[in-house]
Amino acid sequence: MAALSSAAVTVPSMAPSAPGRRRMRSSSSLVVRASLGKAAGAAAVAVAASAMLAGGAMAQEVLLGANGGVLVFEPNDFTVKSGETITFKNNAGFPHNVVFDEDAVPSGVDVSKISQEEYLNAPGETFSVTLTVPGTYGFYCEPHAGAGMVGKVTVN
Ligand SMILES: [Cu+2]
Repeated sequence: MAALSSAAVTVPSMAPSAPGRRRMRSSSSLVVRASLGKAAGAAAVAVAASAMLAGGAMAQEVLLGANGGVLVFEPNDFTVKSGETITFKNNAGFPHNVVFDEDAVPSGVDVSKISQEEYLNAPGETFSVTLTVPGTYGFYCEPHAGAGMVGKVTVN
């Protein structure tokens, strides 16, 4: 029993899960301090995680051009929630653009309002769009559609 409580106090990683044990030793101020620090860190992580969930801050990133230089959207077939931000990011082989196919979007959607016809020329340049009408959307990059730079997103 003595060996057990001694281990609990001297191993920092066990402190948060056994806060009561610090009273079992008289010289435990260092352990208490370490324990408080860990607790604060854990609280900060929990807040960040719940903020992401509550704020709908989920986001889908799509690379324009794969890392190896292949002219594709990466990923080229994915699913997002309605209202989730999709960010297209210039990665390789630019200029690129992102044009939604008026024949491949849910009825009533105005592709001119969700497309980025102007070319993205700079490295890392981004274009973000939020789709709110559920359904399937086809899109392509005008300069590279013939090379296979086409994609599809499903909005739930
Ligand atoms: Cu392209």
